[in-house]
Amino acid sequence: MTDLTTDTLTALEAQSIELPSWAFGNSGTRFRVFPTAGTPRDPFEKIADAAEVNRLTALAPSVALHIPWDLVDDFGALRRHAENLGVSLGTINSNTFQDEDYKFGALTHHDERIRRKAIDHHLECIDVMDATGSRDLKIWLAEGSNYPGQNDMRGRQDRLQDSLQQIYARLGDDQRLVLEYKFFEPSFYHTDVPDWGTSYAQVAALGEKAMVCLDTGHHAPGTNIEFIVMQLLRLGKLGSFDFNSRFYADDDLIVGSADPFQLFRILTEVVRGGGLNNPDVAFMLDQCHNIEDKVPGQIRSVLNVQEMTARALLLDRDALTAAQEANDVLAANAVMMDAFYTDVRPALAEWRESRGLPADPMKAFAESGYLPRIAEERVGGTQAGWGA
Ligand code: PSV
Ligand code: MN
Repeated sequence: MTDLTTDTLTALEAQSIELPSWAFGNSGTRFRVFPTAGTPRDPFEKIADAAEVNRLTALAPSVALHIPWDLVDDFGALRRHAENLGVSLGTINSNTFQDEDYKFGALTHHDERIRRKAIDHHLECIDVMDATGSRDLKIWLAEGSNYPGQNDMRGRQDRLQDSLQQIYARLGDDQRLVLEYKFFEPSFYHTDVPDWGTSYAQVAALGEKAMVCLDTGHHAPGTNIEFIVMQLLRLGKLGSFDFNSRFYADDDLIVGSADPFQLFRILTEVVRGGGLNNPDVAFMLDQCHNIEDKVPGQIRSVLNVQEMTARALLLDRDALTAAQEANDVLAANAVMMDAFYTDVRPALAEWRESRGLPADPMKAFAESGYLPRIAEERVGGTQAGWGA
């Protein structure tokens, strides 16, 4: 069995991955949302489900909220509820993509009333952050156009900077803004923040407390995402990850499911660039489980991140550097592949047990009776869903 060094285990023990509250609600496609018995009806139940993931893995000690989906009357009570369950409230995600007013834009809109409304929404999100103790405000904008000529792209970019400056000015000393990019959808011709370069340009103009958020599902097929990870780490501007997996577009699948090797390559650059267990670089999941059960779906994802991190930490850096400097193409590639192909699962299972965790958290969850229990208890009310 592969041994994991003490340094590797120390690094893995410190790893934390934030879960998205919306992963526990119903989700689907424009064709169908399949409801599941036991789906949370409110943010309190979403937090309970997230805490179950953490209880079995010790990997997911915080939960991201989406506003207004997770609006509650008393965020202090939600915070205490989370803390009682051993987790904290994390990133606050704004939402300017589901209000009729935002059909043609929000932070970029030429109509000053609508732009003001969108800015004010973000200021309210920062009020929520003050109550929850959250550090990060995550902004993803569904803004753009469908047809050439539809909009003045330059004017929108200028208004975006002005809007972000107003939001940035309201951040507390310990708070940050992370700007997520996405190359298309819902807009099909141009998107106002389509790529890391645009996000970087926008946040660099704001200041130190503004960083880029990299969602692994938001790139064109074939994009070398690990290069972007390397570059943003090099520039000190990688603020957070939204981890998920994609085959075609923004598929929001279980992390590492479509391309485990890509996840390995990304985590290799994270380790190389000092991004692992670096408080400046938040690890989050951004997933929507359409057909699988949500709690085990999240467990699978955090375990996949942990497993690929372990493999990335196994990489023999000295051997790799020696091969690179000798221009030994095949040897360098072999060093990478050796680490990637190493099966760390038995060692991780043994290590989990030594820490009082289940060797196999998926099995432990299946045997815990949690799903039948919430299915029985959560009767009545309205199940939460993406967009509700
Ligand atoms: C947009 O596709 C996105 O990745 C953003 O992070 C949103 O907040 C999230 O999905 C909602 O599911
Ligand atoms: Mn995302």
